[in-house]
Amino acid sequence: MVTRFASTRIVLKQGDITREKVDAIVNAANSHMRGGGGVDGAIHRAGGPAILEDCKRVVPDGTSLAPGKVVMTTAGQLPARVVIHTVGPVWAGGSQGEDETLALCYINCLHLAASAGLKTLAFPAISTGVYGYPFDLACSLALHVIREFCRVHPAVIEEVRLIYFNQADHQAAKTHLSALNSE
Ligand code: AR6
Repeated sequence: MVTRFASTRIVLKQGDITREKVDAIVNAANSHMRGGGGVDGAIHRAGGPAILEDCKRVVPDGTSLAPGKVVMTTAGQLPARVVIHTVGPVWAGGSQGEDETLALCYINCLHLAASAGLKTLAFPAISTGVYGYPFDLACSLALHVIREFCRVHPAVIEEVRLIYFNQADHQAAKTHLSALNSE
């Protein structure tokens, strides 16, 4: 499914984000930034050891990346040019600021990409796997935040791809986007 938020092209698709040929793919990392499971594991496996080496440089041993924050590394052997790593919130019922933190993940990724002159960006559904954020809440929030960024900063990012690993998530996301477009 393809639409536009202001002048930015929005593409929803099912797939493996490691295969996306964009300026930046986003990783749903953890605070240690030493790899993990889910999309994080897939990115490190497909990109090779150069990504971990760069993670150690940007988040040295003894430090950590707080939820909502972002850092950029090489994409190693991936088709993307760089990886933007962010740490999503762990779902704890919704009263622990999870929505603000998840919104920050998206906003900070978009701002970092914009400031680096990156034009095309692909996101996974941050926090909706191991971190347990209910998919529909996370998906709707992500779409609202991205739309607002594109409205306030037109012509900065050319294309945002939202990559869903499974078909059910992709279908649900299309329903959310249709609802948003008819608001
Ligand atoms: N491409 C696109 N999406 C994917 C892929 C892929 N290759 N693999 C999984 N997903 P998760 P989180 C989807 O668990 O919830 C890691 O261990 C998946 O279906 O990867 O933010 C980190 O190191 C789900 O919809 O990230 C952290 O410790 C979405 O990506 C922790 O998990 C996010 O699921 C982060 O948990």
